[in-house]
This record gives sequence, C-alpha cells and structure tokens, in this order.
Amino acid sequence: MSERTLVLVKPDGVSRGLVGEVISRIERKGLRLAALELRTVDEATAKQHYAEHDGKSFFNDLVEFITGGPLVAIVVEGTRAISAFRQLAGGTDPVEKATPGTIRGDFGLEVQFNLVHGSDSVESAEREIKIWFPAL
Ligand code: RTP
Ligand code: MG
Repeated sequence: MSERTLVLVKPDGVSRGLVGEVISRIERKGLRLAALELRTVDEATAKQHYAEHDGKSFFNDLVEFITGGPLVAIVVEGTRAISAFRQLAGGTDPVEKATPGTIRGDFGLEVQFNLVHGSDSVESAEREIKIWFPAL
C-alpha cells in the first residue's frame, strides 16, 4: 500500500554534508521524493512538529537544535514508506539502538544529534505533512 511520510534531514545532517547520503538511501530503497525543501524553521513550527514531546526533559534542547540551522524537509512516498524509512533511519539512540547499516547507526553518536526524523505512524505522517507542506 502506497504511503507518504515526512522525513527531515536535521541540522546536524545538513551541516555534516549528509543530505545526499540520506536521499541516496531513500531512493535506493525504492521510495520516491514527492516534495523537498531546504528550510530554517521557526520555534513555533518546531514546537508544533514535536508537540508530542512537550514537557519532556529534552524538549527545549530539541527545539533549540531543530531551529539552530537549515534542515531539509522531504515528503517520501512509496509502498510502506513510513516503516521503510524508520528502518533506514534506525533506532533513536544511534549507538544503543540503531544498528550498523542504518543512517543513525552508520553516522550518529548522540541521541540528540541523530541526523534524521521520520513520521512514526499514518496519523503522524498526515499531521506532519500538513505542517511542513500545507499545499500537498
Ligand atoms: P524523530 O521523532 O526525530 O524521528 O525520532 P524518534 O521518533 O526516533 O524519537 P522520539 O522519541 O520521537 O524523539 C524525538 C527526538 O528527540 C530527541 N531526543 N532526545 N535526550 C534524550 O533523551 C532524547 N530523547 C529523544 C532525538 O533527537 C529524537 O530523535
Ligand atoms: Mg518521533
């Protein structure tokens, strides 16, 4: 079943020059790019995107990090795109959870600087795509 998911190459991924690497992995998996934009996001948008984490210990650091430099927002589509991209990304903690061969497992060391975001459900994907690409 074809799905759409919202992927972010977070500011650490952009500053480290890993945008091409991430896009390449998405395309090699067989998924397609439906929209893509380099953008520096404001605090309100970041808080809306990560609303589920409002109140958690890492929330303020997370918002500061996400707004701290340009990121690349991408709508990815294809068969089981939501799970397929989460598999490419690897677990949230790049060392303890993500395995080698995944984006986080290959390139990350710290939970906060884990390079990419991918929507975690159909509902999240719809909500997030509306935030980032309201015209889609
Ligand atoms: P994401 O939403 O960014 O795709 O990551 P995720 O689903 O794998 O992880 P989630 O639990 O949604 O956490 C969102 C982001 O918050 C940062 N985080 N920091 N310091 C911490 O303990 C901590 N926990 C989470 C990470 O950047 C994580 O990707
Ligand atoms: Mg998440």
